[in-house]
Amino acid sequence: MRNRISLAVVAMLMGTTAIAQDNVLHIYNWSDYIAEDTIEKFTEATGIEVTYDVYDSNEVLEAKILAGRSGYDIVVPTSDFLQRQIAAGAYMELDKSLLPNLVNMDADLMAAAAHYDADNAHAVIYMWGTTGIGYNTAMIAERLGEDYEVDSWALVFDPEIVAKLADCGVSMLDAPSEMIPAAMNYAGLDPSSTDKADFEAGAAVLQAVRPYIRYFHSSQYINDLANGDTCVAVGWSGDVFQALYRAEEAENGVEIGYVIPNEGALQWFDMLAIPADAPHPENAHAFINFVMDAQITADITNYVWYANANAASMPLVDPDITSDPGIFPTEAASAGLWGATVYDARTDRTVTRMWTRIKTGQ
Ligand code: SPD
Repeated sequence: MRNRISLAVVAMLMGTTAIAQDNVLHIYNWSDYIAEDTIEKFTEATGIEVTYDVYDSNEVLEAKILAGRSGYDIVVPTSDFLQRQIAAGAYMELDKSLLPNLVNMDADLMAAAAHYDADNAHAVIYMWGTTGIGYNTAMIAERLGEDYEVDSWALVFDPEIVAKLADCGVSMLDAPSEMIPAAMNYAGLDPSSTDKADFEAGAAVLQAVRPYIRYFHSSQYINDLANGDTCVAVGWSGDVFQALYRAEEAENGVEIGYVIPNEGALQWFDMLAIPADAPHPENAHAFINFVMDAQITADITNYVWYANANAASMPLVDPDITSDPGIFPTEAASAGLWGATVYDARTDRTVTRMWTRIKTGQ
């Protein structure tokens, strides 16, 4: 209930001194997920000084958020994790009177995100993307033949194929709620299922290729792909594109592709949210509103290669990005995307246990 009182009213009641003394903002965001100058521009525009920390896993963020007193004012959970954390009381309701730039947001995408957060009451979309496969074109051609078409999850889930790639390095995200459903989908099952037998079937697909997987990590693959140190990585769309452009900039001859496999892929939304116990909620609202500015969002997409949900920013986004089907999937590819399933605590524990067994090869 307290969260519903307008923050503007709270600020008025507190007087201006406390706010002026606390002209700071603590942000916890995914690594490689903001333009070079976003924070600097925010401080210039508002006078608010920012501390900025990063993570590369929803599980790490969740542990901090559910423990409480994280000290963060802004965090960026993915929508399925957001829903579970909202249910635990982890986030305050947004004061939309402080977010006039909400008018810039794409109504259809916000409606899709509202599936996880009714009325978008607690969060707005920061960026969105898919979980697909990044690959080194030359290394794949060398091992699987010039004519091999990279269009299927078989590249990482068929043991006969993955065995041929083991020497050049295959990695997977350390993200159980993404990898196990992707394997279930490959096995012909519903990736949204929470049936234990279906999880076991997905785990079996992963166990069969486990001997050929070099590592499970959710950010290391960007540099490894870019440097030619790994040849295949299950990864997040924008991160693979960052690898591609790092390689281009380095002029090291590495060519990288990203594919949303034919069998379909996860589409996810990363959400800007304010922890219920955030020390500076008004500054947090100022930041969310700032990010929803069309130019600011376009700058971020142009830098991190992730799709955004800000309709007003689209004319300002590089046409090479808006026209790339790996970043903004075609209608046909979109039809094959699935949304993340929200696991209750028990299901989450089951999946986490399975994941530990898969990673340790047991
Ligand atoms: N480097 C930024 C990565 C952002 C990935 N978001 C996670 C999506 C999880 N489904």
